[in-house]
Amino acid sequence: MFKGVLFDLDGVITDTAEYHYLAWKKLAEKLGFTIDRAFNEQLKGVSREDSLTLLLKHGNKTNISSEEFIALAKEKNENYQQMIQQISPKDVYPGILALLQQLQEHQIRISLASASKNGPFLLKQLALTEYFDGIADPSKVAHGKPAPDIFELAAEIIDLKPAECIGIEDAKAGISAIIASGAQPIGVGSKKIIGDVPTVASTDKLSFNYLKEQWK
Ligand code: B16
Ligand code: MG
Repeated sequence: MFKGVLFDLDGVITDTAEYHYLAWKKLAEKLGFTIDRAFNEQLKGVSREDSLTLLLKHGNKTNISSEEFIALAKEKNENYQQMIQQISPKDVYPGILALLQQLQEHQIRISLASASKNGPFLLKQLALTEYFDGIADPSKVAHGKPAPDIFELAAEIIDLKPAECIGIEDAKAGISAIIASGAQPIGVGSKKIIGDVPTVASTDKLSFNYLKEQWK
């Protein structure tokens, strides 16, 4: 039986993926180009800095100084942070609170494996902090998703090996990271994006029993 669950945040616990999209789109439009949802898929689970690099490449804006780069990342984050101030417990995706409660009842350890530096703030806004035995700090890992680092750290801080854990993700890069860490992946969303791993169309299908059925 699995001993821990490593949760992605954006797109699994709540719909911040949409706010990230809107904040990147706003920044792109200020720079004179635009992005669509298809392009945005590439940014899911990817760190702020790596996302900005991809965005600038997409808009052919590659001659940006390092000062400007830092300022642009800051501007995106400030816009994003403004958007997430209103997030409250009613924004927790369906089934997530029940799943966290079931995991706690079964003494399964719970850890956050989000690439977002805003993770602790979001958990607080969603009133979910108390369910988490650990929150992996993305600024402490050398490589972002699809590298396994954040999932390895999320398991380590709850004293488990990734191989004892299930990882839940909505992004392609995140699923690759889970697999590379040795944890077992469960996807949320469309199989077309997630690939060939057990996937639920929406979070209300996630439950302790579903996770138990998937565990090999
Ligand atoms: P921040 P996740 C990721 O979170 C998002 O999916 C991604 O779009 C974002 O760029 C990244 O966090 C960094 O977030 O700018 O708040 O530090 O999906 O890994 O929970
Ligand atoms: Mg995500």
